[in-house]
Order: sequence, then C-alpha cells, then structure tokens
Amino acid sequence: MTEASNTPYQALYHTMRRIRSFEERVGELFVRGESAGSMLHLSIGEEGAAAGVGMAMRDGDSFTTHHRGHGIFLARGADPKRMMAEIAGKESGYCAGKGGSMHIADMTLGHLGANAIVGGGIPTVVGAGLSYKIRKTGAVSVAFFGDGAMQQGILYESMNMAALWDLPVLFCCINNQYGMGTRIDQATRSTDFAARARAFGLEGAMVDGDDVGDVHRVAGDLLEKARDSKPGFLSVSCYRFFGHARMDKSPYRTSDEEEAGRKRDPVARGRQILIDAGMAEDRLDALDQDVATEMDAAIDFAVAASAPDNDALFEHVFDAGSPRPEPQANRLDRIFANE
Ligand SMILES: Cc1ncc(C[n+]2csc(CCOP(=O)(O)OP(=O)(O)O)c2C)c(N)n1
Ligand SMILES: [Mg+2]
Repeated sequence: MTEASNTPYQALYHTMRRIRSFEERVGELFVRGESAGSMLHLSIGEEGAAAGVGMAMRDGDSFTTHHRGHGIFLARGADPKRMMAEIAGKESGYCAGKGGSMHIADMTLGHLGANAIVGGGIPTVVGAGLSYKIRKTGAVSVAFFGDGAMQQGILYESMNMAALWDLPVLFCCINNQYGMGTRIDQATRSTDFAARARAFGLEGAMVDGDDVGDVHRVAGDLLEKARDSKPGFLSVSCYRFFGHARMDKSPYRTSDEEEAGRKRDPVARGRQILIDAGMAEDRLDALDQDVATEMDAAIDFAVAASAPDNDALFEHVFDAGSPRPEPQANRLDRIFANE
C-alpha cells in the first residue's frame, strides 16, 4: 500500500508486468517484420516510472508523452490490442494506423499525443492546464519526457509559464541515463534536475524508479499539489535496458555497465517486494501467465488486423472536400499493372 492513494502494490506490479510483456512483444513484432517502421523505442527498465506516475493520476487527467511512451499509455488504461495494432500500422489501431509507435493519441483516455520531437509534447500540457484552471475541472495534465529534454529550451518556457500562472501541471522526466548514445553526464554539468525546477518556482522532486511504490507515493503527492494550483516537477531515475531503438546495439556502453544497469529492474524488485510481503510465488506466476496470455492475444490481433485502404491515407489529414494527393501506393499499383 502506498500513502498517496490506495492503489494496492499488487496493482502497480501487475501494470509493470503488463508493460514489460507488451514491450517484449513489440520487439517480437519488429523481428517478425510486422511493425510499421523500425523506430520502436522500448521502455523496458522504465516500468516503475510509467506505472508509478500513471496510476497516481486520476480519470479525467491528461498527458503527453515522448517517443518512448507505450508503457505510460498502458498505465493510463490503453487497450493493448489497439496499441499493438497502431504500432503495426493497422486500421484498428488507436489512430487508424497513421500514428504508429511514436504518435499515438486518444482523447477519451486523456492522451493528448506522443511526440517524436524531443520536448515537443511539453507545452501542450501547459495549454491543457490553463484550460482546466479556467474551467475549474479539477484535472491535472502531465508531460512525460526523457532526460534529453532537460537540455531543451521549450521545457523552460513551459515550466516558467506553468509556475507563473499556477497551473495544474506536472512535468515528469524519465531519466534513463541516455539520450540516444549520449550519457547524461556528457550532456549536462548539473543532474540535479529538481533544483532547476525549483528555480522556476515549481515543486521539485527526484525519485528512484526501481521502487514503484516510492514513485507512486511521490507522484501522488505532487499531483495533489498540482490539483491545488501548485505545479510540480518529478524526475524518475532508471536505466534503459536496451538500445535507443530496435536497431541500436548500444556500442557506446560496456557490458559491465549494462549488467549493472539491468539489475535496477523495477519488475523483479516489485515481485520480490510482494513475495517478502507474503504473496505466494505460484500466485505471482499465475498473474504473470495471465499477462502473457493477454499480450499474446494483443500481438495476434495486430498481426491479423487489416491494413488501412490506401485511399484512407489522407483522411483526417486534409480538410474534407479539398483536393487530395494520390497515394503513392495507388500510383505504383497502376504502373505495375501496366507493365
Ligand atoms: C528536437 C530534437 N532533437 C533531436 C532529435 C533526435 N532524437 C530522437 S530521440 C533522441 C534522444 C532523446 O533522449 P531522451 O529525451 O533522454 O529520451 P529517451 O530516448 O532516452 O527515452 C534524440 C536526440 C529529436 N527527435 N528531436
Ligand atoms: Mg533518456
């Protein structure tokens, strides 16, 4: 049990396990040649951040994510089948296959959009927060981003405005120690990110992402303050287990470092905490098996789903009635048919 809300620890563990299993199958989707593109950024190792913060949020809260956002969306209630279908570029995906891994959005679940531009999703939550404040909805908007965004000016403009206008906003940095191949200490002289946030007048905290209970408690406190017009900043420290994206074998890291980093495993630690608290291992095994079955069904669904029609490509992109370009695929079909 954590202090900030009554989410049981088992539910936090379950969400982390679902994220881990989902991401493993995203990797599989890619190897099977079924993903839409190769730029798949897995959040394995970061489950404590996604589950801890995501589950401390409430219905009606909103969020944006960076390019490594699958786990955050799952923690906020995403259907893994529709997510996997989106990553496979299929019609039944959240954005009809047009967004893919890095541009998933769903307004009904408060997902205001994943964004591939480092820091790009951050100012959106300031706008959302301003709207909640004016309309007195009681909701909070959370920006999730990586440590790479800590060196982006857009973050500081957004933090300044949120603090100045007392907006119900939380800035959440998932510090996985790397921005692509650059380790954080090669990108900045100061890694005390909370101090930077405090300098802007925000509540600021840093927490270890290995312990999902801690993340959940600290995030819950900051979210309640944000709801009360005291915007905040939380940095969650963790280790990116694998390369930046699926094609990256991390030649810039030693195997010793990776071995040590992967010991910072929030899922393994969560399991051990439940065992220590008296949960039987066979119950945990059964829970893990249920999750595996759920995620197997998600990948099966995505692989079997149909691709969108070529003609659907420009739907929701161009105004209805305006002339649309011809899809390249239609043009190629015509050329090959004439050969
Ligand atoms: C403005 C901008 N600059 C550079 C890039 C290229 N790029 C994509 S991801 C990335 C690293 C991001 O690192 P971080 O924010 O720590 O997120 P992580 O990948 O570690 O989750 C970079 C530099 C980009 N997408 N946008
Ligand atoms: Mg990073």
